[in-house]
Formats: sequence, structure tokens, C-alpha cells
Amino acid sequence: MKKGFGVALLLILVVVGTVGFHVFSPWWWTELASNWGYIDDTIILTFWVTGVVFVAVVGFMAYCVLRFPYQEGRRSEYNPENKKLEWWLIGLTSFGVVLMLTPGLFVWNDFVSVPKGAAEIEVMGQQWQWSYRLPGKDGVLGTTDVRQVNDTNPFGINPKDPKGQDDVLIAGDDLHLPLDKPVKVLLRSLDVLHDFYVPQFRAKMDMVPGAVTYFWFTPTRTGTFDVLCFELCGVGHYAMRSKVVVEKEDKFQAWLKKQQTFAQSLREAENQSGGESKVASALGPENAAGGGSGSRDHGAPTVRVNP
Ligand SMILES: [Cu+2]
Repeated sequence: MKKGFGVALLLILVVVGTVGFHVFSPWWWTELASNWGYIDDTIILTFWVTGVVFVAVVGFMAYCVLRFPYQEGRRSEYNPENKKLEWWLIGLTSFGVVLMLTPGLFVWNDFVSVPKGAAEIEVMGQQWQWSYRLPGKDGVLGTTDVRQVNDTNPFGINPKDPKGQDDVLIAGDDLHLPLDKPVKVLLRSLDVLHDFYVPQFRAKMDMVPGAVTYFWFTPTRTGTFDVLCFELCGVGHYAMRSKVVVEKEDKFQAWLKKQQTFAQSLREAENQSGGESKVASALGPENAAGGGSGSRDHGAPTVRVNP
């Protein structure tokens, strides 16, 4: 048997095995549920470019192992400069890099150009839960301020802003979205970096405390999809889950009507704290002054952290 044959065969098997696994793999992306097929296209293009290079490089290595095995007394040529070869390498590498990056620039341009008329919704991330805010009847989200964040106002909506009163708040429950309507997703974080990610939508974006980031997409298929946090954010990161339900407009509207608004949640909190302070004063002044869960400081940024 020719010297180096075994090694060359092994290298070829690595190529065949890798490409074969990619083509016949039982694991592939979840089925697309948004307008972002472009993102899949650019990833597939990257697979093609890197795949061709991988096959060429490992194939060349196998060839060299076969063609130039060790021979007593033979030495390799020292060739520090080879203009022709270098031009070839520069040309091919540049071509590959341009091929991989150029489509991404066009997709990114789309990604940051939110279509006119897109509905705005807000996603709030915190260790380790998601909450959502949808504009109420006026179609506009109220302004917010982190200094307003507290137990009764987890989003920090400015209580004086009339646009915020009808905002629909969803905490610890699924987010619903209407089918085929573009949405601009505004992202906020209360503590550390998080990343709102629904694999079927492809699009995702980091959430940065103190900033509002965004992305947009159009849900193109009804269904219930998992929300994951895509930025390692602490020991509970793996459990930072939620669901998005995409449904037809009429079903969505019916769901929306049942949700609590900011004004309603404030009233409810007031009624509760009113009830509690009555109980407290009935128990005696010491208990009332002790300030249990009934006393709430509206100005303090007390962020509730769930285990
Ligand atoms: Cu997170």
C-alpha cells in the first residue's frame, strides 16, 4: 500500500462524513414563522462558502499526504515569497468574504428599516422572566422612567402620562400577536443583558439595561412559539421562558380586550393596599406603622426579583 494512504483516506472520510451529516442531519431549523427568510438564505450561503473551502482545504491536505510522503534525504523547498500564489489566495479569500458579507448588508438594511404602520409593542426582560406591554386604544405606548419602577408599576410607566393609562400589561403570561401585521418590538431590561428570541421568527436583539433596542418582524403563520433568552443572564437563564401566540386578528382582539390595563392595575393595587391598611389599623397602630406589604413607596426603584 502506498505510503500515507491510510491518513489520506481518513481525511477524505472526515470530509464525506461532515458533508453527509450536514445534508442528512435529522436536526434542522424550526419552520419559519416570520418574514425573515432572508436570514435563512444568508446562513445557507455561508454554509456553501465555508463548505466549499472546507472540502478544498482538507482535500488538498489528503492530496499532499499521498503525493509527498516522507523520503530519506528529500527536503521541502523554502519558498517565502510567491507573488502568483499570493495573488490567487488574496483573490479567492476576498471573493469568499465578499460573498458572505454583502447579502448580510442588504438584510441588515431591511432589519433596521421598520415599515410604516408597524404596531409597537414592548418586551421587558428581567432575571428571569418576561413581561409585555401593548399600546391600548390610543395605539401609543405611554412614556416610562426607570425611577417609576416598583411593585405596582413594574414597567415604570409615567403615571401622569395619559397615553400610558390604557397600556395593556402582561406579566407572567403569553404574548399574543395578530397574524400578518408587522410589529416593532421595543426591548428593555431591568437588570442585566438579555435577548428576546423566538427561533421561528429568526430575528432577535439584545436587551440592554438603560437603553431601548428594537427589531421588527411580521408573523406569517399562526401557532404557539417558545420565547427563549438568548443571552446568558445568570443562574436562571435556562428557565427564562415564555410563549408567543400568533392568531387571526379577531381572536387577537378578543384576547386583547380581556387583558388588564395600567389604569386597572393601579386601581387594583390601591384597593388592595387600602384593604390591607384597614386590616392593619384594626390590629393596632404598631402593626400599621410596621408597613407590611400594604405600604408602597411609589418613587423608589424597587425591582422585584423572582427566584
Ligand atoms: Cu435573560
